[in-house]
Amino acid sequence: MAGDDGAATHLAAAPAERTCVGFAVDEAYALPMAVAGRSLIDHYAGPAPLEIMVLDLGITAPTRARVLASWPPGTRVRFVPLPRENLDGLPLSDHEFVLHLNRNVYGRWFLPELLPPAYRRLVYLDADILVLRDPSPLWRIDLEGQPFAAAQDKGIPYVSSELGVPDYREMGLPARTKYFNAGVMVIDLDRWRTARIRERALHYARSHPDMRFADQEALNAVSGGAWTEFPREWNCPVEEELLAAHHQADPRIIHFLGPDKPWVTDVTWAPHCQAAYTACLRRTAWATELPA
Ligand SMILES: [Mn+2]
Repeated sequence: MAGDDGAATHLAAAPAERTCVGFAVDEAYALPMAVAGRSLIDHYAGPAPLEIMVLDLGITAPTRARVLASWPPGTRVRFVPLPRENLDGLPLSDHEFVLHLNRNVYGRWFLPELLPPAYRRLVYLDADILVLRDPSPLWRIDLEGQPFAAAQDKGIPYVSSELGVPDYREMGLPARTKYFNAGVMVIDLDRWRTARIRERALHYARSHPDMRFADQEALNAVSGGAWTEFPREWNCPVEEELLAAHHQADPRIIHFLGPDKPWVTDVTWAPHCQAAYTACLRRTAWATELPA
């Protein structure tokens, strides 16, 4: 069916797609971003060059240089500063599950509007992830007309779950509306802007000072299930239960969500995840801080 004409038409319909990935970090998260970025670059096998966009929430010049030194020469990187005032007044929970979050988690909301119109799609990554296999299929996922794709959250599967969206009934959402984890998102930039997701999430956050899961709760609340689900292999939580089934799961991207971070202390209950992390950390400019 796909003869030469078909191939030519297909190419004409998708001119020069840019392969852009976004992070949003402050000084404290520069190290994990360097590792996450290194794992991404090492495994990326797509046709177009990767372009890395860093929403800079206060990275010092020496640390910025260290990030760049962690990635191969010639890697396309842009640091775009976001003044911290944009995040002033946004609520943070004192719930025990989310004490490790700080206000910078809201930075990701601003990324889609900082990219020039030539970019159609952005893959957003948390800094606490590690890419284990080629991520390039993420730029080809069918978004089915939705503004973004994500994985259903394992710990918070529905808006009606504990730590979900407390107001879901008032917002007109069915109890079984799926709730996503915001650590890996494939964003259609036009649709995200048209749906005014940042504005609506900001409004939700400012009107819910007691919200429990910061940026992720707000995004789930305003999206109301209008997102496309991708398999959890793209955002696989490093959790004990999951690790028992690790060999079946074969994740492409693992996510060190929760308070145990592999660059802070050894994640002893997930030794193979920790080992993969440390091996990648050795390939960055922070390798010198590791014991031999
Ligand atoms: Mn995370």
